[in-house]
Amino acid sequence: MPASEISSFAASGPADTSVRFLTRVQQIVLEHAEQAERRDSKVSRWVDPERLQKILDLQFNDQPASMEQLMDCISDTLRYSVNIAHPYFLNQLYSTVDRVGLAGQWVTDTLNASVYTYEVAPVFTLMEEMVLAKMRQIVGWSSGDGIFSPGGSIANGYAINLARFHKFPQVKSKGLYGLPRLVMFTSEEAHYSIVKMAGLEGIGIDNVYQVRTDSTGRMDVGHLKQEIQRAKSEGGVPFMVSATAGTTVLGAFDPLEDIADICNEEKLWFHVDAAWGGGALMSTRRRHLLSGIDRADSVTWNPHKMLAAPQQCSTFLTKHPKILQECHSASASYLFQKDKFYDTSYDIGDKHLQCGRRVDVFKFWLMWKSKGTAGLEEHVDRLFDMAEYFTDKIRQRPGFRLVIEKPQCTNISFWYVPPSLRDLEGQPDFKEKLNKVAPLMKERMMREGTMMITYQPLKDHPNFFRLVLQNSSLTREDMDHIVQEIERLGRG
Ligand code: ABU
Repeated sequence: MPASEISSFAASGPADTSVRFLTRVQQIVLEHAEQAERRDSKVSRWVDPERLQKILDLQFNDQPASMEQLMDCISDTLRYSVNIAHPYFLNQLYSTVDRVGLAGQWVTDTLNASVYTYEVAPVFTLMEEMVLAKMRQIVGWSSGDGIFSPGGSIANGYAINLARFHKFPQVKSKGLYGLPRLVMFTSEEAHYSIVKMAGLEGIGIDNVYQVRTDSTGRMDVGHLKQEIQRAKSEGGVPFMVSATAGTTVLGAFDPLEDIADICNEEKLWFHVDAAWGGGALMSTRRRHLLSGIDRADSVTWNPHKMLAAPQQCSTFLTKHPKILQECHSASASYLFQKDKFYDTSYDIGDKHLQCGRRVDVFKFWLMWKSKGTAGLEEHVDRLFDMAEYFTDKIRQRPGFRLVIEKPQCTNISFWYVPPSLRDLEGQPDFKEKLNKVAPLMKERMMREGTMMITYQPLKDHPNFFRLVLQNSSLTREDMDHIVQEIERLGRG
């Protein structure tokens, strides 16, 4: 049976073939999902790229593939992809595959909607506006606006664009011509998207002044003040500070109240990149980490990170109700006709930079419905509790050294000093030797597929591990197992 016959459910097509195909796919996917979370399954099945190229049937043929060939393609894709649902995938700022969220994605993809006008996406339009309003309320604003954005980097880019527009509204029509040299500020541990977006948007990466951080990774506000004065003395025009709530590596929360005071005095747009740490706002016990966020002009908050919604689910929120529309509207007359028969304020697409836009709200809305707000709070609290348990545990184990004594978020950064190096601590080449440990252990864990934890250097620190917790099904026994596994991988 050529697979080309399965492309449609239309009455003219062989609908029974389509149903048979989707039923088989569903079966394979469900089998995969069932074993994916089992602790005795592999996190990844490492194959070198050259070999994987040969295993996978990547090339297209002139003739259609058969249904069996397509089933093989799907099976291979599942088999050789990384198993993010596995409890020991601790590598990145996203993990787990929430079952309700997954169901949400299925529904979304079945509908194949694009969210720009109410007429083509009535349910998702209302859902987006409701979820964004609820998130703004949690941030601490009574009004404002927001969007679902294709990732936190782009959301940070929205912030830069709005901050500039707020100060110089003529930029929309006249462009950069005639603007002074604008300067923005962020910490040296902020996400790299800030610099990248500043380059893209014509601010220039040299005009992103990188403020020093303290030993825990928080922005040094004394240095921020100095840098603002430096920019002015050089003839630059400061326009924005981008603080971070939950830095990518150390999970540091910048002192938002102090930064808000400075922004207020200097009349600067105050953005908070809470892509990672925003989830802590859901917890009564942890939201103090973001104290002052309600004073921000804009916030990036990615539910696919700490709240563990399936990828991708990123939001950009602002307390200014009309600015997204004013800054981005292009009023395409073939899409956003003002003489439609319904209230066209529900045609929300014009405030976005994208035109066609996939639905990212539904999976998150469905998860939130299923857990309730209390369930999301419980999820976040559990992550922080497990992070504390893990941190306490490694404090007591020989060979483990914390990068910061008291991690603020649920990323825990540490070195593992294998027994063979322990007597060398303090010697001149110790750092160089330690720098090689994490990459070697990472290779071992990838080749065995037992676990995934990332590593990186930072400033003058040699390579260290960063374990990230977003999976609230992890238990104390899992934490004990992870510690033992690190010790096992570090032997030899
Ligand atoms: N958005 C950045 C996340 C990268 C990471 O997971 O480490």
